[in-house]
Amino acid sequence: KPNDMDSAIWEKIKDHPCFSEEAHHYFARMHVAVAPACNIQCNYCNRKYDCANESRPGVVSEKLTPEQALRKVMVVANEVPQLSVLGIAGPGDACYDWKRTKATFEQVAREIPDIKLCVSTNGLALPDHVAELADMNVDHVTITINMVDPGVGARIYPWIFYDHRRYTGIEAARILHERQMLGLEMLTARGILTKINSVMIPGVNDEHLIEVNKWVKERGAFLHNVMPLISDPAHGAYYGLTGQRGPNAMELKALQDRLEGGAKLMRHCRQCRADAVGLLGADRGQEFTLDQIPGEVV
Ligand code: CLF
Ligand code: SF4
Repeated sequence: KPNDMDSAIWEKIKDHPCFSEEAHHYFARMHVAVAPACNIQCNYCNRKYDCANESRPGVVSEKLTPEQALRKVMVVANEVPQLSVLGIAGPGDACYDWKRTKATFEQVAREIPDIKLCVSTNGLALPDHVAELADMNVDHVTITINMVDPGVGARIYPWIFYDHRRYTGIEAARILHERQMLGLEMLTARGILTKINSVMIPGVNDEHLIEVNKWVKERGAFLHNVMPLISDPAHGAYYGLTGQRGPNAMELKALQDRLEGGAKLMRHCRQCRADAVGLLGADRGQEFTLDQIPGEVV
């Protein structure tokens, strides 16, 4: 344990492969793709594929019901001894598709009480569910925050669906921003560790992520993970209707270096699929598709 780290925090991160660089060599996570619905539109998202806020775009995960997810977790827990974390990272938004997320966590926690539960969200519906996340002992949440200025946000999010209606433009981005900050503050107040994912979009929010890093640090974020936009039309990722390139490795590293000294950076993210299984960077998801899992009742 690092000397300057609180032991309660250490307990939470020591076997979480994303929240601890060290842990990712020894511990595995699995995702179950139980949450297909989403309440916002990101310009870099093609709805046919996994949520690009947390995942490598251009990948279609097998959607599961909570019951199917439980069976899959039971099989993987037996076959992957390093498994320590169950995450829900789409393919849409886990907090918006809340019923399925909650049912999955409850069923899995009943069978495997010591597995850590982890969730990734765009933040819009997050404040509505923080109390339940705390009740379910979810200790790790990721919010994708790409801007703190609604003017920048309007170039990233064409619309959001909130409180029974659709909002567009600056107004949409302002609501999303306020909900993201509120959600982060609520998580921090409950001692839930929060990682912020930011998608770096050259010419749109690259410089602005320095400001984002300051805001999230002030509000208690535990880690900041700057991920490159992967914009390959062949893989289904696109940016609105116009071409938008992603950053190259040097540009990403230069930005990460400028962020040193702010909110602590995560640098070992592998932009996992919404159905990833195993150690980061060694995905075994294809070994555990539903047709390979016994007990399916058709
Ligand atoms: Fe999954 Fe995300 Fe939890 Fe990790 S992934 S929900 S925090 S258990 Fe990890 Fe994968 Fe990067 Fe995500 S390497 S994409 S940061
Ligand atoms: Fe797509 Fe994820 Fe954005 Fe929803 S939050 S629009 S699923 S990238």
